[in-house]
Amino acid sequence: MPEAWWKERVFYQVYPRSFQDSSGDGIGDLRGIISRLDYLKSLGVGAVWLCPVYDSPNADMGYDIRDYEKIMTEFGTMEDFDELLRELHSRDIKLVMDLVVNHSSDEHRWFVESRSSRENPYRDYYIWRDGKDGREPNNWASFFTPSAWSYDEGTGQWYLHLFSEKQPDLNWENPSVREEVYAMMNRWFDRGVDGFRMDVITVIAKAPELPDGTGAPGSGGYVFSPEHFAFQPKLHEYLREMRRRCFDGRSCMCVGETSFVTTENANSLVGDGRELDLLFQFDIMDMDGEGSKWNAIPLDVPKLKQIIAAWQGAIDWNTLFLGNHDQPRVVSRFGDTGSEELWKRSAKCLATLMYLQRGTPFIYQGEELGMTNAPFETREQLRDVEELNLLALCKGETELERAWRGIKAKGRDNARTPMQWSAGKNAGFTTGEPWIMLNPNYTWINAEAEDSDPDSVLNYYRALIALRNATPALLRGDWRELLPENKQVVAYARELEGEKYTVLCNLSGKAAELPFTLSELGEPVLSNMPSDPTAAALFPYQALVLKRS
Ligand code: ISL
Repeated sequence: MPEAWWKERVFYQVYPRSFQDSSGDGIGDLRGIISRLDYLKSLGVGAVWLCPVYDSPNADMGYDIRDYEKIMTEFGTMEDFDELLRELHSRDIKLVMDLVVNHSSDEHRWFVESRSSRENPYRDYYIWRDGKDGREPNNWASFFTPSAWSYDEGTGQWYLHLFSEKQPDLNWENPSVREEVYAMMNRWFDRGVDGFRMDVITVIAKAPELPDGTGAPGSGGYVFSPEHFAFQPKLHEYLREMRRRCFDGRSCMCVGETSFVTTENANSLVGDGRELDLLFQFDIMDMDGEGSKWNAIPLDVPKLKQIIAAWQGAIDWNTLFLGNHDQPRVVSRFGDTGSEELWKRSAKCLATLMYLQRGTPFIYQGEELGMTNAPFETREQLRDVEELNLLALCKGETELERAWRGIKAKGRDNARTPMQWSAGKNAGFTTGEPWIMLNPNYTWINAEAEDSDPDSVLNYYRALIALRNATPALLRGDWRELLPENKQVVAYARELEGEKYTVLCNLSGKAAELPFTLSELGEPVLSNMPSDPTAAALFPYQALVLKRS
């Protein structure tokens, strides 16, 4: 039986606002994406995850949807969307839409109705409660603001928002909400889309009584309380219902952004019940935060190895990624940007260690060029609601300095600067004024320059993807950890029906000794620098894939 298509293909995440502008308004759009599809094809990807393109007031850059069945005006029209879909399919590239149904925009028709009166039929589409002693109904903190509740003067009640106040949470307990969502998803499937990436899907069900959180209070005394909104029992009921109503009988896939998932509960989502096909877990993304996303401690290779081994052992099929639109740039975070040589070598090393594991790779736009964090200096340069809220809460210089350190290292705008196509005006992204600043290093980190350089990060990604696409053992083979005790080298074997590959990546800035010579493991099929088969060591950030002959 052929494997499910989402296991065999490499995904590429497009952040449309920053990918390619075709209209000159400084904002990327659908026709811009269409004009770059041959680039995606040349990279070897087989599926695109398209960040939200629905009508939105952009309080959270499209993750606040005002109309699930209309395209955001700046991005184009439904005709443009249909053309994008056709053009992708004609190149044998699947399209997976990003869908945000934990919450909508407060400008969505449902919420406008809902807040208009307590008797409105849409009132129960959202989570409204009376306050307690003139305060919020409970002590929950939100991801983006101190309190997860906002007061509505007009109707004298509070509504819940786990994200910004412009992102009210939908009430999944209400069967009408679920029916609306499933019908909408089915209309997108009928249009031809191949799947959904479901935003924060693990928080759609809340503990019915909405009890106070008991953890440590944060800003304003509010408590971040995932124990009452993540992985609630009803979650599984809803996901099974969604599976039945939307996915059964179609060859469409569902990947969940499964915040708070652990190796212990992951199989409740992707195991036999198959509520989701794939899940995004964030253990690697969280490992340098030490409790706060804004901290940035240096990469701990043994810890990274432990996370990789734990997840390879926990579920049959992982998603493989090191960044996305919510994370800083991969090479700035985990590699070495101190010199051009190490920047290039470490970018290639990180891709090798990640994308040849057992699972489905997800590459975030620009990562294949080795794009880096941007040198933001002023508040005016920032666009992300999370960063701006953080600055707004700062009292005094020390807090501001700490916040800026966090924003530079971990802020989401790092990943959202325009795609660097060329060394020309605005990096070839737009003829107008870009909506967010460009990273000035586009003059030398760009697709055009890298396309013609055989040693570029881009051409390495092409070779890596081609190797994976063509090699059954790297697609479907077992995964086995090697050198578990080594503190610098990530090493593993992939094996299928007697074919064996070894992946060796020195993820440190120092040479690493090996207990064998390279030639003992076979012939190199991919490497990021010349290697000596008689050596029993790896150079800093050296990556090597060997095939046993
Ligand atoms: O980005 C984060 C913190 O910096 C994450 O906690 C993030 O908020 C979380 O993973 C949920 O992300 C998703 O939903 C958000 C949206 O802002 C993100 O862009 C999206 O990926 C709310 O819809």
